[in-house]
Formats: sequence, structure tokens, C-alpha cells
Amino acid sequence: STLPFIDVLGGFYTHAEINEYLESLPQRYPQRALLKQFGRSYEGRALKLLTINNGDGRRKKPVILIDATMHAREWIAPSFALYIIQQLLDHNVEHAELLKDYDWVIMPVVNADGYEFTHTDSRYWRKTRKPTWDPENIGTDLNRNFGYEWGHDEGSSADPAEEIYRGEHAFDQPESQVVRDVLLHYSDRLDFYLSLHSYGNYFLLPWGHTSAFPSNYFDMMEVADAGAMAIVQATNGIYSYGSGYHLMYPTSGDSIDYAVGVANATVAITMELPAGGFLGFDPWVSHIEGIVTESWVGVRAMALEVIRR
Ligand code: ING
Ligand code: ZN
Repeated sequence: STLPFIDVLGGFYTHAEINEYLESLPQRYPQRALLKQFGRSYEGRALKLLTINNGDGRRKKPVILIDATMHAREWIAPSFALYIIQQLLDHNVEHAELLKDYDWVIMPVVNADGYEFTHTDSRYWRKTRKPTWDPENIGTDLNRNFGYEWGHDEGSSADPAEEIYRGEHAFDQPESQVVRDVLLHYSDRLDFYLSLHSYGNYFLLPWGHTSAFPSNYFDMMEVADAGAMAIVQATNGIYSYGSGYHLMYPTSGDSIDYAVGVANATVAITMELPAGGFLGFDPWVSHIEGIVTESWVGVRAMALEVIRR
């Protein structure tokens, strides 16, 4: 039989192609890869996550949790998530320290309906595809729909016409419910939560909803610093890092605030991958390799900083 394979560096892939590939991985790596599903998207797509371990049989190690594609148009994010999966599975000897005392949990496509819509209809769609109370406007920003300080101040919008529409209630989107349930499932051992977005070359830390800082903010800054230093040494790529509120703009109901505020994450970072293409969200296929190899240098360095501290 021929198992499906994804050439991450050679193109972009649909949700169905990615899921078919993910489903093949437990057969290919029976001791080390496990596929889980915590729910479905509004339109019924299965939302899959892969857990990766080193096969030593030790259960319930601390977790490094990575999600991607909360925003549909940010196509480099699922590509990078797949690249990380392939690195950890194929180069597990080289990356032994990353897996020795840690389980990795990776969810490549959160906003499956929106992502599909960017392939079929509208390349720059950001939100979900669930209708709102306003018949004129479809879709909610998943990264404003999480239930920690949801709707706080000016960090999101109550207007369904806006790209940062927060929804009618926290977690009124099945996709944010799934991420919530995954975060809570691992909340007793969540050492590092990384949410992949694009674009802008930032490591954004909590909080988004207030100008104040979490109590271990400077530990998180050391992790971001390790990532930024590793990248500048490798490629001269420049990443800025700091709290989302200060570095970008106020955000309420985002996933890193929820991860730290509710799900006990020790370190939570939104990684804004590099821009590319026409509008920043659509890098050329020829640029995928450069972006994902550079980004992997950064994520590896951040993971090692978490693991060694
Ligand atoms: N940017 C993020 C957004 O959701 C962000 C920025 C995330 C800021 C988390 C602060 C906290 O708006 C993109 N590109 O989606
Ligand atoms: Zn985004």
C-alpha cells in the first residue's frame, strides 16, 4: 500500500489532504505517533491533533503544545506545523533532547472551514464560516473567542462585519471549543503553548487584554529571547518580542491569554511567522523552505530553553 505523503516544501495543502496525511502517521510510526480528535468544525470537518513521543513507554510527560491556522489565510502556519511534525518523527535521533522528557502535541489546522474557504473561494478570509446574528456577515475571529477576559475593553469587536469579531459569547465557535478542550486536557502538564500565526516576525506574549504582565513574564521573555537569538545567528532574521498589548495592539479573548489565565500554561507564545507574497499571507512556494527551516531553528531553541530551565 502507498501511504499518503506531504511534500511540505513543495506546495500548500488542503485540510482534507492534511488530515489524510495525519491519519497515515500512526501506521508509519506506530510507537511514537498518536492521532486524536477532540471535535469537529462548524461545517463538520474533523479537527485532528497528533501527539509525538520518543517511544520509551513513559506516559504523561510534560507537554509542548502547538496549534496553527486559527486564521484561515495564514497558509505558512499549517505548513510549518507539518514541517515540525516531520522533523520530530524523521529526525528523532538528532532531536533526542526535544523528546526525551517531553511529549509534543501538534494541531496543524484549527480553522478548517475557513482554511478550506481560502482554497475554494476567497484567499484572504481570516475568520470561521459560522453565520452570525447579522445575516450580512459570516464568521468569527477565533483568536478573540476564548473565555478569559473575553470582550475586555477595545481588544475585540462586537460587530460581525469586523475581522476581529469576538462572537456572541466566549466559545460560541466549535473550533475554539476544541482548542479550549485540548488546552484543559493538558493543563496539568502544559509547559509550553505555541500558537502559529502570520505575519510579522513577532513572538507575542501575554497579556493581550491589559498593559499589565503575567507574574512569570520574564521567564517567558527568556524563552522568546532564546528563539530570537538562535534565528538571528542562523539567518540574520529579526524577531521582536514582548507582550501582545505593548508590541502589537490590545487583544481580548486570544488563545495565549486563555492558556496562561485558565489552562495553567507556564509559557505561552504567539509566533507571527514571516511575511511573503502579495499581501504577506501568501508566500511563494519557493520561499516555504527558507521560512520553515528558519522558524524551526527558533522553535527548537525556545523548546530547549523550556526543557532546560
Ligand atoms: N495576529 C494576531 C491576532 O490575533 C496577536 C496578533 C495575537 C496579538 C495574540 C496579541 C496576542 O490579531 C495575527 N496576524 O493574527
Ligand atoms: Zn493570525
